Amino acid sequence: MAKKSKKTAKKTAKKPAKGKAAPKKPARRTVVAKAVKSAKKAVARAVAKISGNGLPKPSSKPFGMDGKALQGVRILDFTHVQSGPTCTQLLAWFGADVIKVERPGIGDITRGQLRDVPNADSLYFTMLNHNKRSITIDSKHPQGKRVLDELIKSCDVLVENFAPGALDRMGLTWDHVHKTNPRMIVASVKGFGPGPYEDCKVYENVAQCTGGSASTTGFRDGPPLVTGAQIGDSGTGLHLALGIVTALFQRTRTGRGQKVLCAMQDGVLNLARVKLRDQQRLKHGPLTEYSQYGEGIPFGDATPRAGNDSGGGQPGRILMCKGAPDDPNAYIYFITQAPVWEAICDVIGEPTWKSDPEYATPKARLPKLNQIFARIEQWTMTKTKFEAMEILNQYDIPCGPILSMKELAEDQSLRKTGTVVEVEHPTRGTYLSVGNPIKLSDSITEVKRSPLLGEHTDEILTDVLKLSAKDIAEIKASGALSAPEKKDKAA
Ligand code: CAO
Repeated sequence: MAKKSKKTAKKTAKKPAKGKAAPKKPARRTVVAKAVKSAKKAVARAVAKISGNGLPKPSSKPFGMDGKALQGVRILDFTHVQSGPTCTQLLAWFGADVIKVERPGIGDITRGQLRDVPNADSLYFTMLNHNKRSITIDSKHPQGKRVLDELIKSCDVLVENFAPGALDRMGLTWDHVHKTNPRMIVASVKGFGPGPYEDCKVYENVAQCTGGSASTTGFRDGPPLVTGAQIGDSGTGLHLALGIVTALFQRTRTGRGQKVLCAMQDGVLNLARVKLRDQQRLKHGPLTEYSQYGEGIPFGDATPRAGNDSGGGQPGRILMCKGAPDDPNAYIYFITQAPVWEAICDVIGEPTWKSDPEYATPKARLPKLNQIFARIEQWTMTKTKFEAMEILNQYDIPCGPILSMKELAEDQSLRKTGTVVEVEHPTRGTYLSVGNPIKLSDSITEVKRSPLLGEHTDEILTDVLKLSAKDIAEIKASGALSAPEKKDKAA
């Protein structure tokens, strides 16, 4: 059936009988306007959802003035020594409320390790525990367990790096934690992942050795070497921090926590990834960028130690500068990057090498790296490492002076960026620390001193757990928060 035209429909619409009032209907225009308005709102909501990904409107506050990145996240920090504390310190710098649980009377063992100032927390401890609060709890005491369960309910993440099994022996198994707070993320550092060594205790250098770093560090004719950079501890702490924020992100969708595990062996191997790359390349011929290739020394069946050779595709070396070898740090790292080879030839006074087929191509240079670097070193030895750096930078030649810890401590540009900071401490005075190496433009890090042992015990029981004065007194009297009194030997 054909539809009536709008005009006809209007004409044939029923009119009310004479004398009868028309039923009260909203004016058609109003109905339409309302419908249009609500449709527009729905569309706007849908568009906001798609384009804004469900996010709030962009803040209009100046950058750095709208709180911290992890504001509102609370961490139950069971970490000690270095790997775990590195992780929770980063989270604290990003604004998480980190509550460090320590054994009454003793605390994190590093408080007393490598002490330089008598009766003050060591630099080892203070430099790894900034921006945290400290509570002392005996986790094996029944009342201590009660407090811990309350903390588990109030926190988002539990971070620990105890020896394998220690957390379970405290009764804090995954099942218990997950049942007490299904949203809780439980993050752990262990020496090894599941496998033959999973029950082993591990320290930094053990991880460097078992993760492939030591076998590939040092000189070919010397023993394996460990590096000064704490890639096992701090490196794994960094990995764990990423795992935690990723799990927090997933929780916004799933609503539930999960386990995060970083094994130190895995973390080191991840950082030594290029050496596993070289292991596989060995099957296809010698590693031509290693100096042993130019020296005619055959390769074995495992990635060898490469001294100071560059680990990438651009050959590099540490070369002496003016003052070496008396000054142990008068050296520069020099990279013969292919695109700037001609500039290198001009700087060192070998312009003919630019066109000489023996030197002009990277492939031709590979067997002669020792000879080439010896010639470059003749030039670097006429300059201090800073003079050489200044000249080479003018030609975009990648290089870097070997900086001592003294030079880094005094470097004013690192102070300006907050990478090196001075911190005040009530018992040890002013000390120098490394600040947050990760800079966020809208979450500015303020480095606050590390807590004294149990400094925030009362504050946490009151403000976080909302315990009454009576409850707190009862728990304290039970001995769950203090060290057992030493028995008088004479008695
Ligand atoms: N209340 C009561 N007991 C507590 C406690 C508290 N608040 N905090 C810790 N403890 C107890 C633990 O429960 C454990 O007791 P049990 O073994 O009897 O159950 C004990 O203290 C010692 O814990 P631990 O075995 O972790 O410590 P350790 O000094 O013997 O070992 C380390 C240190 C680092 C080797 C080991 O923790 C480890 O292998 N961790 C994992 C890997 C790691 O992070 N290594 C890097 C360390 S930084 O170089």
